Amino acid sequence: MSEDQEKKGGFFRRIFRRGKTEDIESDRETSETGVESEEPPKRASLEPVEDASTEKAHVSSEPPDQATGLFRLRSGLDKTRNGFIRNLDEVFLGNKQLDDKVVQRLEEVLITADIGVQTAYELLESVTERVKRRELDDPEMVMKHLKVLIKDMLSGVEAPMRVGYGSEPFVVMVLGVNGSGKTTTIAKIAARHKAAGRKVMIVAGDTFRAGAVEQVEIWAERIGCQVVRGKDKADPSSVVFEAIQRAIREDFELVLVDTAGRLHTRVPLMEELKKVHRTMGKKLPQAPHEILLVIDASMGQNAILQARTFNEAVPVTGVCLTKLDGTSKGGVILGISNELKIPIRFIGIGEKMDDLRDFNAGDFVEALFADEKPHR
Ligand SMILES: Nc1nc2c(ncn2[C@@H]2O[C@H](COP(=O)(O)OP(=O)(O)O)[C@@H](O)[C@H]2O)c(=O)[nH]1
Ligand SMILES: [Mg+2]
Repeated sequence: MSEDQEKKGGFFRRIFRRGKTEDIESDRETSETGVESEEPPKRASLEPVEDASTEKAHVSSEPPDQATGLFRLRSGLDKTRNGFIRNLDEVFLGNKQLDDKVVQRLEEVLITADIGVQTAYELLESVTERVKRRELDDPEMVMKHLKVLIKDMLSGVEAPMRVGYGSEPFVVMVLGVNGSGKTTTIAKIAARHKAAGRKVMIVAGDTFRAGAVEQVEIWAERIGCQVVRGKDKADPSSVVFEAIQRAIREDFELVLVDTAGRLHTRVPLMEELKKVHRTMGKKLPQAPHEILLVIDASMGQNAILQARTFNEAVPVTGVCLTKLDGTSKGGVILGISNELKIPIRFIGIGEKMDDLRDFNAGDFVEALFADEKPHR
């Protein structure tokens, strides 16, 4: 922090300091980032969502009509745009001068925007430095500058999941807390690849949660792909071991492994995930080829902590951020990108099959800042 900010950034520093500890406290309250929460899990629908597009899902996330695709993305981000972005806009309403009051209001908006305190701080510092150097001297320029910064941060993590089809099955281990959207995301990915003619297997590795295996089976039947399941309460590692063995034997091309988000045993979740992870490698040394962490965007800043916790247990190679359509906290995508630097593979903007999109930073930022205003 520069000396100048040190003086006038009292508010910011207070929040910054408080934000750090409060995050951790509040996460403890929601019990360890929501992982292994004693709260009853959010009710996940057992039934697949009625969706006529299931059969004609595309292997590419882009719907045939690009304009429609962008429109859907834009409406998927409505809540975040009407929250975070509108708040940014309002900072400058009626203010043509970038005075201290405006800068302080900008601090407040960034800090409370679910983008993570560290990221908020970086954005603010970049803006205030340029204001000082007189490179930015009106609100429109600040908005433009923020848009560029945000796009840069997100571009750094734009990396769609590339499924390598070779002589071995490509194995994706899917992680996340209960209710984050793992099973739905697996179904969406499976539908795409099945529609492209691939041989797809879903492994029902969430053997502990009532109804979880059945949910996978309903989806798989609908999509027309194979499910491998164990007996009730089976050890997930043994289910996974057998599934991979079978996938190799029967030439499956893509194996999607669902895992538990909370266990009803005394085995800590993270230990269980590590064991499942090791087991895959025993049968197929390269597996899992992808460790996809599914995060519910409406968790807000907790999502960043959650991602850290999972990443410490197993090396997460990609993130799918779900439920962007239902929250104004979509700015969390910035915190995850900027603080963890893990590729964002997919975003979920609804419950339907084609509501899973390959993450594209440019499209995302355009949709987020979409407005009729001339400076956008
Ligand atoms: N609105 C919306 N709902 C989603 C999205 N992804 C998943 N869901 C819903 O979230 C709920 C929990 O999903 P589920 O896949 O069962 O979560 P899991 O416990 O992690 O396997 C279900 O009702 C899904 O339909 C999304 O991108 N947008
Ligand atoms: Mg599930």
